[in-house]
Amino acid sequence: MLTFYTNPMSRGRMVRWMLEEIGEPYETVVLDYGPPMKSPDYLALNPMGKVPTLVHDGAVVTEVPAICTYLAQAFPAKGLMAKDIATFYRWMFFGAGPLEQAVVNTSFGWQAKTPQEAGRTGYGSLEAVTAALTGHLEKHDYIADGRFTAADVYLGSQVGWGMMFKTIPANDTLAAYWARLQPRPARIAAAARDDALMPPRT
Ligand SMILES: N[C@@H](CCC(=O)N[C@@H](CS)C(=O)NCC(=O)O)C(=O)O
Repeated sequence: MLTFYTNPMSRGRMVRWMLEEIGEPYETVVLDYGPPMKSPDYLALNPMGKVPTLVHDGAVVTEVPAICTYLAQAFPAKGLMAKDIATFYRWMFFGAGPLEQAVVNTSFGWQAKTPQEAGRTGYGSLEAVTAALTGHLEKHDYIADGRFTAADVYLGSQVGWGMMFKTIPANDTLAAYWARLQPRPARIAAAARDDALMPPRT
């Protein structure tokens, strides 16, 4: 039994893509922003009061990269965990830490003012993380194992959203990576399900 707590305007979209790749039935619980995400019942699952959260047979998993990795390992027959776990974990954590922080902080206008500050941020600069990821993808079509895995759901989502919202500087390598991922039927199905849950435009 898989229960997915989300909001269609959230990072939960990444997890829904992963769930659609897994292809097992799951129940969706949509939480509105504000009080519903901060209710005692939900805080007992996710003490941050944020979405997404996944509950699988009583196991609670929060944090998008943890959920994607968990699902890949919980359903090994789906082939979404990499054999090369060194590369898989390396880039999963890169996405959760340096990449996400650089993208969000830079979009808020926060940048290190000195090399010393850059050295303490853990990511340095948006340009540095973009160059690191681009360098990997110049040599590899996918993050690990030379094929699609859960790492591509997470890193690919960040690249796709980042290029769309111009929070990640686009380049030919990142554009080609996203072009490889975008047509996946599970990604398209996930986006359609979330789009259908969006509030009507007024
Ligand atoms: N690090 C978390 C981020 C979760 C997160 O920040 N979710 C946002 C939506 S994208 C949220 O629920 N915000 C509502 C709030 O903080 O009240 C993850 O990877 O799951």
